[in-house]
Amino acid sequence: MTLLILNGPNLNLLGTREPETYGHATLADLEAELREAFPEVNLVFYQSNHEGALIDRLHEAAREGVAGVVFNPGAYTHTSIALRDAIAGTGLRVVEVHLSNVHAREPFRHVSMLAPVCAGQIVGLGRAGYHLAVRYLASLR
Ligand code: CA2
Repeated sequence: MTLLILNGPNLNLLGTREPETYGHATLADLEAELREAFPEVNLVFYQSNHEGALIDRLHEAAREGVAGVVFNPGAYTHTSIALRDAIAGTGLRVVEVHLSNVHAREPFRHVSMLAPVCAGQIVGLGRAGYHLAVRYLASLR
């Protein structure tokens, strides 16, 4: 089974700044720990700071027939109707994940454009959210 782990804008900065909000681990650390935790799953990682590139990657994932997507859309969560349309239009099974508890932060982070077209949403659990999302998607088939 193949799952796409998709990370949006600024998540390439993980581990370099704002550790009180996002922790000390880098995106490479997250990738390594997920690969170690789920050796039976073919995990494909992609990060982009560009909305269109994320949309293209979702389209590609749908063409490839991936079983699911763990998606941290970063700040595009709160703004992107185009990403929402990409998820709805491809029919991909997507779990939205946020490292921080967006509901404990600024009001503009309380709204997700994407959550209504996702299978579910995990927020505020740090990197454990990615693990739980992979575990959920891998349990489905
Ligand atoms: O909590 C999350 O995972 C977020 O998706 C992170 C986004 C933020 O805009 C969302 O509201 C919630 C921001 C990602 C920025 O990541 C950084 C990591 C280290 C240093 C600076 C930024």
